[in-house]
Amino acid sequence: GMTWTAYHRYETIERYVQTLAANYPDLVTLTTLGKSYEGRNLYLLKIGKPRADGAVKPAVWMDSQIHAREWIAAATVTYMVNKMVTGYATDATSRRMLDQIDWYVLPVINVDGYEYTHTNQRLWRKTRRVNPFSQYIGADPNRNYDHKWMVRGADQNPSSEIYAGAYPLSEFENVLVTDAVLQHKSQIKTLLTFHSAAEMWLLPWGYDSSVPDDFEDLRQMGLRATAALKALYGVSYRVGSSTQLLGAAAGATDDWGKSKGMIKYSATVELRDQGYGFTLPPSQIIASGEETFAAINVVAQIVYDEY
Ligand code: 0X9
Ligand code: ZN
Repeated sequence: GMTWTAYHRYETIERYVQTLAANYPDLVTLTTLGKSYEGRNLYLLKIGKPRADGAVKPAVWMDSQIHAREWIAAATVTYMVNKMVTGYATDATSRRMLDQIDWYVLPVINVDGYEYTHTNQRLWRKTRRVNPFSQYIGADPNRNYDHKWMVRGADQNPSSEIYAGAYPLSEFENVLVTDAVLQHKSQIKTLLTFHSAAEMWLLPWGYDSSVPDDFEDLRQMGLRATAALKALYGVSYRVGSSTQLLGAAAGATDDWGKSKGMIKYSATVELRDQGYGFTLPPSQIIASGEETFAAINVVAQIVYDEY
């Protein structure tokens, strides 16, 4: 079964979200979004306590595991979900987070790639789509969104680790993400997409070095969230524009979320490295989960105060 002392196969995560929804029907709603290229189901959890008056609550979107090899992403996000839901009855923080906010959580986006990292190649990054007329498999789903697609830091050659796909939203998994976000866009005030392993809170824009007009608001959220994160075990995250901290890369989730004024607070959260890169030992999952939970608690407070 599910634990946070090991990394798990997709089947285990799947059974975990189904069990959680069955055990906490008043707090958790599970939706099947559709199927990956290889036919696996993608799931969206909505967690939160409905308000007594039925009013719409502000929501935070969290997704993870768009890059197959970044295992700490789904491990951390499921840890946080579990803490909020199972802590609701006993922990004041978890209770407030679910009373005040609705959380839309897509724990594994790149399910085919994720399975491939368990069965064949630990450091696989991309999807597993068979590219027509090419021997190379997959696209980088974090270059495949339809905002400034291919303008910088992406490649049109299928052999590349940052292959942007044949056209914007060519990947099944990206379509499922955009459909789900768009369906709830009036409610979603913050989008967090979890990666590893740069220990950074990255903000738009990622396609060039300009920043949005309200960049300072986004930066303040990042600074406050990462200060709370650091207070737990001393791990320091840098906060700033993706382009300025990592280099321009167009077609990523954060830019798409911020595009057309859709979601004000959009960020890529690059989780622990600690000298291990993508192969962070599973003994660090709980610490990553706890410190990142402290960060999203700050996010919840800011969103609740503002909306
Ligand atoms: O390059 C990426 O996709 C992300 N880094 S990773 O090492 N996890 O692959 C960073 C994406 C940052 N956002 C944008 N460039 N828009
Ligand atoms: Zn990544």
